[in-house]
Amino acid sequence: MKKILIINGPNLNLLGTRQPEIYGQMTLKEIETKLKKLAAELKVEVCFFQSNHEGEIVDKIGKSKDEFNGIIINPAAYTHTSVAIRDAISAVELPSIEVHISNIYSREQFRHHSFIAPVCIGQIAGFGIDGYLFALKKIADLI
Ligand code: CA2
Repeated sequence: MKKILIINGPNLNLLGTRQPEIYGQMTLKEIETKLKKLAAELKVEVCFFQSNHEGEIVDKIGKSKDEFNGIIINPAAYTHTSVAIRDAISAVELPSIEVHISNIYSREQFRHHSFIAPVCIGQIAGFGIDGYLFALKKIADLI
């Protein structure tokens, strides 16, 4: 069975506990449960990884080539700062999709630039947690 790695970056472990007006009410666990259900329907396997540490995310991507067929990543704040995560995705050569819960283009200027998007197939932003579900459907189609 094809395996997809779903990575969530810094502070996304706080989903559902603060700032619901921006990020919604759902916890990361609840999002993962929805993704698992969809994965079963799509006949793919999903594996979840959340970290608040850039180097851990880089390591996880670096080790993913042999185990996974695709990556869905919400790099959170590292979207706007991390050349290291971009280089890791570029080097691993797995089809990757970037997801953002909020519309990063309607927020502060510093959120308008993504270091990650150019090394991904595409970026989904502004559709809340549905963005993860759409990304899973697309990547399951592609791999
Ligand atoms: O919209 C997104 O998904 C973001 O990746 C979320 C990041 C932000 O830095 C990006 O610009 C856009 C922030 C994640 C923080 O998540 C929290 C969730 C609940 C409470 C506090 C933070």
